[in-house]
Amino acid sequence: MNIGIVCYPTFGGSGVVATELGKGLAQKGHKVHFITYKEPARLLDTFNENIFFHEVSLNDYPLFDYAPYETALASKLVDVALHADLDIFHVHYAIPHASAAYMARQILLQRGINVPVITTLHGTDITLVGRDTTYEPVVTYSINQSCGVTAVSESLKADTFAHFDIKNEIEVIPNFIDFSRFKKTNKDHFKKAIAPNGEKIIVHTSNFRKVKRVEDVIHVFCSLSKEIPAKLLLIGDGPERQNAEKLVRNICSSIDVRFLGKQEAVEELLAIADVFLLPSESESFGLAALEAMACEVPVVSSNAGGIPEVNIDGVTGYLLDVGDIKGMAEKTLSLLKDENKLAQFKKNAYAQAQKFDISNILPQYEAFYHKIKDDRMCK
Ligand code: GMT
Repeated sequence: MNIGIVCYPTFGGSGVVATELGKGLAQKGHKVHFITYKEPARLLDTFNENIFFHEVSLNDYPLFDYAPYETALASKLVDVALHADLDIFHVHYAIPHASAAYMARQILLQRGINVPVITTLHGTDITLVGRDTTYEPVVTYSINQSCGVTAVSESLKADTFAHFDIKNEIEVIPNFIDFSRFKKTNKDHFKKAIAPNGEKIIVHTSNFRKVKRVEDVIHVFCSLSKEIPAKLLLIGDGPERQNAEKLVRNICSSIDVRFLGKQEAVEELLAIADVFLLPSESESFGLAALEAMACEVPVVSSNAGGIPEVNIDGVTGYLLDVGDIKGMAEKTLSLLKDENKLAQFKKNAYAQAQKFDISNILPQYEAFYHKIKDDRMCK
């Protein structure tokens, strides 16, 4: 098939899922066209004859305080559909991709060309941003106008029906992991450099937005590091980073906490981790937790949204209420202090991650594409 993928070109979240999906589809012989404003981060190290990148560029004009990205994207979608003979548009993250694709589809239909739109919902497009009245009517309309809709967890599907007036069916296709990249590798030299005295290593990865509760990560770590020698690696960057740095200086030993910023080879850092922390306020899936688990790292997390569909309480890690810093610190310590239990949880985390192997999930997307292509409603 010729597939047009629209996504944010980000280091994490929906951008990563969309890019890895496109890479997997290209390996299976599909022609994949990424259409976005910057080359997706996970595409930078990849060459595949079946992958194409189309940049959406915005012309500056003095009238525009805000350049109309959605219009430029819709126009680019029309252009790519015509020149690459696209069979389908698959847009990731509803805002503004679903409405831009709807517009492109209408333009193409007028020219007698039918390119169905599939929208994959990822999380904050529904749980946070999309619910706001600023966007809600357009989000509802464009989800209902999509030929097919998927959500990355049962929890997100339920949230979508709870908060929007959706007439469409929603198919759950969970996020996935590529084990050829995310696996535990020997990085002992690196571990020695970070934790020279055999300290335990705690890792957190996120975009440092409020919803991730990075301050809870720091509180949990500072509390447990009073009892056991440990180091904290904070990976990623975003609006809360400065506050997080201040908090570390106030309540912890700065030597034990490292802010590493955005990292391309996250798997190399996960390879030396003992526990991964994810205390998010809201999380539709928790891809970062799955990446950790694939590298045999147990996860201590909140029980928000779709996380319980990934992290199994008492098996692959622990789930606690949002904000339960004390509980998270206790459970993390209980793992770090018991080598046998830690080893068992590491194995369990890996086994659970295997359920989300890309080779199991990719065919679900392919089947969905064919179903939507053949759907009479969208013909
Ligand atoms: O977490 C974010 O703020 C980024 C966001 C995105 O769309 O890029 O992530 C969402 O999508 C990920 C991939 O499907 C999910 O693993 C995350 O749980 C989800 N984030 C939230 O729901 C907060």
